[in-house]
Amino acid sequence: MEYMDIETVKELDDIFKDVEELQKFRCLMMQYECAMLEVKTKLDVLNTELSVQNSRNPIESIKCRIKEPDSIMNKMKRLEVPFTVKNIEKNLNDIAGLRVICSFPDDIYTLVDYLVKQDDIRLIQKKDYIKNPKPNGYRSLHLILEVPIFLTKEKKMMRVEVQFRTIAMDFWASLEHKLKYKKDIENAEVISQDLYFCAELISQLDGRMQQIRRRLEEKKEI
Ligand code: 0O2
Repeated sequence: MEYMDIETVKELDDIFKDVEELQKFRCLMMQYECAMLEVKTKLDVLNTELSVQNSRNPIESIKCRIKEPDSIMNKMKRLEVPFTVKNIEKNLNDIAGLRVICSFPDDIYTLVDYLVKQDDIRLIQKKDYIKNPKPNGYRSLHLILEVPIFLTKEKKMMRVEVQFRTIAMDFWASLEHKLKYKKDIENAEVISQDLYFCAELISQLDGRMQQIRRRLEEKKEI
């Protein structure tokens, strides 16, 4: 995770004319960053322990991001909520986001179970787009969590979005994301159908790879 660059800071001066509000915004983003680090550490710890137990890593990689100010602004506009720091915190759950890329679908459910059981975590929302894929074929498991951060003067509960996917689901979502945000694509309908077909293939592939891994584990060959 990178700190805000100079360009972003300049942009912020344009967005917030009120200096006090700008300071509050910076402070809130710092708090989201701390919350993101808390969840990242929890996942790293689970990954380390499970890798010793099972002789393989359930997590391939973790990507972290803090939502950019212009994306925050656009989302607030869509929600038709005035752009204030208080409203940002009240209305948005995905300022701090982690994407956890796993090798196999069953790793996702194992990690989610262990994570939400932790006694300092509050599960706010769970959307299982793996069991119930979106109509376009999108698959991932999304959690909104609340985690405490311990600052110099207070303990504060912060919301974090965590998306879990397999490597194959992530490959699909990256390409589909490009289609969504690219305008004037020829044959967009045909491409969407093709992508849906690929999502089904990917789901079958994930299932079969998992079966092979389980068979190998039974024989203790890995
Ligand atoms: P970004 O830049 O990734 O953050 P909400 O988050 O409440 O506005 P929704 O649809 O209720 O919207 O939330 P949901 O279903 O949990 O999805 C939120 C995020 O999941 C999206 O964030 C995407 O990252 C991802 N996502 C959801 N559906 C799709 C999809 O069909 N294709 C792809 N590629 N990604 C998807 P943002 O805010 O769109 O963007």
